[in-house]
Amino acid sequence: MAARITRRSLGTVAGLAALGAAAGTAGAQPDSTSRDRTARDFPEGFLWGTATSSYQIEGAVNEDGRGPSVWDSFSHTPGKIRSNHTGDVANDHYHRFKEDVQLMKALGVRAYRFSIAWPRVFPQGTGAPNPKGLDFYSRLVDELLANGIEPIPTLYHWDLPQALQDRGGWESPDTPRAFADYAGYTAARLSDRVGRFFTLNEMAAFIELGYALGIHAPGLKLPPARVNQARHHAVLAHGLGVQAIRAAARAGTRVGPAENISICVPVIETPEHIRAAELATRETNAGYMTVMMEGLYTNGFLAAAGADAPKFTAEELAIIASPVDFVGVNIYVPTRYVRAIDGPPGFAEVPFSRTHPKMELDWLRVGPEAMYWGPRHLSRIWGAKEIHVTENGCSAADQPAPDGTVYDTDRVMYLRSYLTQLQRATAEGVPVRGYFLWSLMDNFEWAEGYESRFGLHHVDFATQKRTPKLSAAFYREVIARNRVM
Ligand code: GBH
Repeated sequence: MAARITRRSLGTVAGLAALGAAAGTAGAQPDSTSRDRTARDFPEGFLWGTATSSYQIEGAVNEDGRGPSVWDSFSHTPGKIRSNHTGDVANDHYHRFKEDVQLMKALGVRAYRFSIAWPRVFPQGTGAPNPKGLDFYSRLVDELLANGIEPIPTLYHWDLPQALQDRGGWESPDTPRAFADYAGYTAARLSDRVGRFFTLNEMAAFIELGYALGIHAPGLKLPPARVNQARHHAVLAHGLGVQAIRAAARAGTRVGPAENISICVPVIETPEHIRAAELATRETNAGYMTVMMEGLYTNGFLAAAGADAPKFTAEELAIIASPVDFVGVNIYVPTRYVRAIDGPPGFAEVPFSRTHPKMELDWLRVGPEAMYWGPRHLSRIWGAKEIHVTENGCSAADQPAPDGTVYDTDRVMYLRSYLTQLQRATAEGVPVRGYFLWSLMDNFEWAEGYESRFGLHHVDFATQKRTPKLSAAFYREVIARNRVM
């Protein structure tokens, strides 16, 4: 019988243990309190997962032949990261991965999206591989499979080998080729056990933040022409990577991107504003998702860039738009609210209210409807046939209570409202097949260091103790029942 959580049970049984007992009986029990079952159910077989990335959790930066990455250099530059934190130790996941797989098993996830550190596999970016580097991921894959969790690696989550940065990084036309070589090499060696790969995580983030704004590695503030060329090389790397994986991996291996698209949300859901939101989404993703899906730079993009437009060939555009098996998108915020206007471009931005709610970071504006419009736009604008939400989550203040538990009621509220909109998309037939919650545990949040916590598990970075938060109990219920709770 599913226990009902009452004030009394919470008061008498220590914290999450009470919720855990309830969760243990979840799933099979009829739920007499809910009459709206189908209205909240996810499609059968929905792929529930969690996500992390290599530099954010692994630590062990000097072990087993790993080469330095741009994030080692950047985080060791004083003043770049809040409190000058680095990823040197991070969650020590390199040594604790078995424990972390057990956290996932307890959640009941079916899949895990992690990233492979390029500088572990090719310490110099190209040239001689380091077998010990790939061996770590091979052991992780085995551990996941032994626990019934599908491993789905991302090949690039921002930790570019420093040796490649020394030769121009994403500004160099050689970097996309080097990425393809590394991707093919890695996929060939894992595809006996790994059936799906993501290419690059959020090109829009590492290019704009790393090459234009200077707040992520490598910390550059380049003029537009050079940013545009670096961006072109990033999308080219994606396309070359797709081709290299298809050529090198076991037949049937599936591949797609994990991009952070700009999601333009209709300010009111009328046909006119919806049309405006689609036009705006296509234009504001012109340098990333649009060129990947369409194999062209839009007229609006080229006109806005003028003399600073990237140099490219028709052949490169075809490579960039290599067919993918699925489209992965990280969804956190409604990037813009838009409305229809007469005349070009057909849309205008609606400013955010000063009191628009947000989570612990300024950019984390809450807008659950982004979780509906993101996938729907991918399906309507570009005809995406299989969509995965490769990240969604939030940072919160996360104070442990006297009983040691983090009662992150705000994160639960955030997740419930976003999942409600995701369920709405699936119910309307938008082909969303998977959802990867960011993140399994608190970790190195890039320029914010360890002070911004996105985890379902609280991490005490002094002791490396992981403790499930209230949101972990919530997510376990969602997975067990395959519905928004
Ligand atoms: C994702 O980025 C990343 O893939 C992941 O590694 C990260 O930990 C997670 O989300 C949480 O941040 O510095 O004010 O200019 C999310 C998308 C886009 C969020 C750029 C931060 C910069 C805001 N990111 N944005 S600001």
